[in-house]
Amino acid sequence: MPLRGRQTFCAAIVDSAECNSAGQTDWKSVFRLKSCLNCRPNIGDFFVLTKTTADGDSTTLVEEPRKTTRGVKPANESGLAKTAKPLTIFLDGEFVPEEDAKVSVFDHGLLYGDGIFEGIRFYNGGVFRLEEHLERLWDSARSICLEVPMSRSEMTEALLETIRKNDLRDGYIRLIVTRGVGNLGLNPAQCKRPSVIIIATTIALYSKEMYQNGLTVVTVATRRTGPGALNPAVKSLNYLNNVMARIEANLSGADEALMLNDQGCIAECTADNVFVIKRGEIFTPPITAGALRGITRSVVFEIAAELGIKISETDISRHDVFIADECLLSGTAAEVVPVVKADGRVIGTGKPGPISLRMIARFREITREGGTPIYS
Ligand code: PXG
Repeated sequence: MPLRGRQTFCAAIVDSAECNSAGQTDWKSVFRLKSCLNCRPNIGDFFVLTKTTADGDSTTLVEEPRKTTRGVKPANESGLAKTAKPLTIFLDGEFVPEEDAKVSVFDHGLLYGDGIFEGIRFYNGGVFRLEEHLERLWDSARSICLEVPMSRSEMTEALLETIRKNDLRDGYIRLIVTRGVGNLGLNPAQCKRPSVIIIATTIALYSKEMYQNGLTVVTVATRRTGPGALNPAVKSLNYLNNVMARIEANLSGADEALMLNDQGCIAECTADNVFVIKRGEIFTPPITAGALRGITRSVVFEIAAELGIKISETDISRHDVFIADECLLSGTAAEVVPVVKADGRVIGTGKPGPISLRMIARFREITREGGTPIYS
């Protein structure tokens, strides 16, 4: 269906073909676009159709009928890339095609953001740090008085089977537990059964160039919620605060947002933990500053120990970022990615520094070793 109204997002051309040569349509050419996941996180693929009319060339942007975050398979000899097959989703104990994976409009996950989630990666046929993710999910559930309607081992099996059903070896899992269906009042006592959703797909948050050249960040006005409000340790479905921060970053043309806590210290980015490197030592905000106890963050600690680099949790201000030699972000989706500019100031040399590069290289190695096996 053609896109309606004015929408702005960035996209890359992944393939193109001349239509008339095939003689199938009156369209002149077709470009296949992949939208930037940061701008259009739920929508991946578009066609741009161009045809020559009496008034000149006209262009229509057509959205693919299936909305998906998945990539486009490489182009084959016949021209346009083929879209990957529809996903199979785990939904409340059943495996369903993505077009049938629907939840009620009365689910409190939708009505109030009442629920929890995890983003998990798998590499080379193994799920990375699965136990840690499940532990955090169960901790989040406990904190918001939500009973996960499955055991940890049932969840593990459901997760692995979802990956298998989608024939994936490398990718990303979104695991969601919503409060379930209730009425239009926010009282969760109305919700009798939480819903469990597992999506296994592929993901590429940042381009190869961004890993090589580094990201830019800006400090945003939206503060990380303090522990007296929704404790930032809970990975809840209520991410509007972080979404607001992300919008601010988008509006200022930066790749990510640095979020401060109410004391003005850096807490983290919108979905990543932050590290600064100064004189050979690594520093990161403590959990008490509003940082999520990131699982990738804990891998950064392990790698630092292995490489003999001192790492400590300490309050970090914007000043510390400006004068840092290097800066890094970590997160499941982002992995470990360098930052080279903050609030317009060049960090260090303006290029990813030696410790960042060693950290990224070792992180890549670790992700490919072990993990919970999917196919054995
Ligand atoms: N901080 C916040 C606020 C997060 O939500 C991290 C740090 C990094 O934690 P891990 O455990 O992933 O190293 C997160 C990660 C996504 C996605 O698309 C992930 C998060 C939030 C929103 C989206 O993977 N959480």
